[in-house]
Amino acid sequence: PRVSVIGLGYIGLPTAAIIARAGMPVTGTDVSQNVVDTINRGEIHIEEVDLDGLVQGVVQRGLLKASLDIAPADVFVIAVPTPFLKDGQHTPDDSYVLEAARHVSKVLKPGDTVILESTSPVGTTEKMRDLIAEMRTDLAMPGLTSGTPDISIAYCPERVLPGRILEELTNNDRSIGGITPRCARKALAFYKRFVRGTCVTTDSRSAEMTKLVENAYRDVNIAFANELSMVADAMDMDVWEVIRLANRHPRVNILQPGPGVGGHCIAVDPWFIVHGAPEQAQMIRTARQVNDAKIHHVIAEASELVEANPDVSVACLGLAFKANIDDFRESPARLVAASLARRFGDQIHVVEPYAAELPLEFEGTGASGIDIDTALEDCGILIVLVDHDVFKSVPLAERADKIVYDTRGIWPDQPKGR
Ligand code: SAJ
Repeated sequence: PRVSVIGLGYIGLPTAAIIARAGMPVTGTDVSQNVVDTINRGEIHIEEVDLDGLVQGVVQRGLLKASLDIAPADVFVIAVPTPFLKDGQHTPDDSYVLEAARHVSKVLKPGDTVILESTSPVGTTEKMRDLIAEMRTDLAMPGLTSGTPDISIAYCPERVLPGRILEELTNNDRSIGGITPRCARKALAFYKRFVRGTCVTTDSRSAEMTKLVENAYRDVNIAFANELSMVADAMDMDVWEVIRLANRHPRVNILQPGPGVGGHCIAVDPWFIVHGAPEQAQMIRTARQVNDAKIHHVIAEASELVEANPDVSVACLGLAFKANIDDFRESPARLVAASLARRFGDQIHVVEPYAAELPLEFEGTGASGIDIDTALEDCGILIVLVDHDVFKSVPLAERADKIVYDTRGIWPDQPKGR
């Protein structure tokens, strides 16, 4: 089949490349001319392990090309963002998905399959179907007609971890939710061509909810660890020691506290559940609040430390939203460092080996970017915000005399009270 992938971001581009690698001709569509041009040159606009070589290869072989317009195809895969509305209520914004569906509907022909991959509130796939039905009264839609529909529509979320996207796109199991069982089987046949993991079929609402539940599960578990860390601070205890010991129990596996939860999935998706059932989703909402509160807890503790040592240079270690990646979107580390920079100016230095320069919000604060060697030589206070391997590997001898605030617990051998 010919495939059209709509949205060439962190999920869409690797997905398009993997489908092309499996031998299917793919047209990728994006609203950005720059993204389209970059990909057509065989280059990429995002960082992801091994993605550059893969995209270069499939573009050179003529299997992947990018375009501003949606071309006719047999299978359409929608992978556009689903952010919040700017209403302060965490209301999901499905307008990108619906806009993509509107464009797809214009080129649909009988026999086509439309698959939504974007993380979406429950019911979005049916909403998309209704919109396509309105746009194309000449086509029979699944679930709205008694006979065989002309179009198959399914929801199939990705569940890949940034930094391991290509591997996980191929090997992870997938849930495939059809508007009808026939739609699910149609989508299943497509995914089987390039997915090695097990593909399980279900209905579209269950597949939508499954994606949200997976990330809410992780958020709730991280919130437990973050709450423990704040409890431990209040009780003057070492949370890392307690978690290490508790995890020796065969049925206990507590996650790691940090400066809060970042990224564009785990800190977002649980709100889609809360929005769907605000009365019932008590713990899911509270977990979000606990993880957000942890950011402010870290800012308060770090500020107190810096204020008590006005003549000591400070190094904030890390800006990324998690270890060993160059993704700074929705990063608690970045919020903490920027807040310290605004308050303490040139007393603050930032070490981020994955960034060429500091983000815009640091401009005019007086804070500066330095490398890890300079930080270890010149700074008396180290605030660990990201557990990058380069930070983990700093030996005790190089930091034993420093004042350390380690929000990730990467240096268990650091002398206490420093
Ligand atoms: N974090 C902690 N402590 C931990 C684990 C994570 O503080 O013990 C923090 C990280 O530092 C980071 C945030 O949580 O700020 C999220 O990181 P992550 O590695 O848990 O997840 P993401 O956002 O990179 O990817 C998640 C994954 N979901 C799950 O593991 C359930 C991934 O499989 C999803 O595909 C992805 O969200 C997505 O796109 O939804």
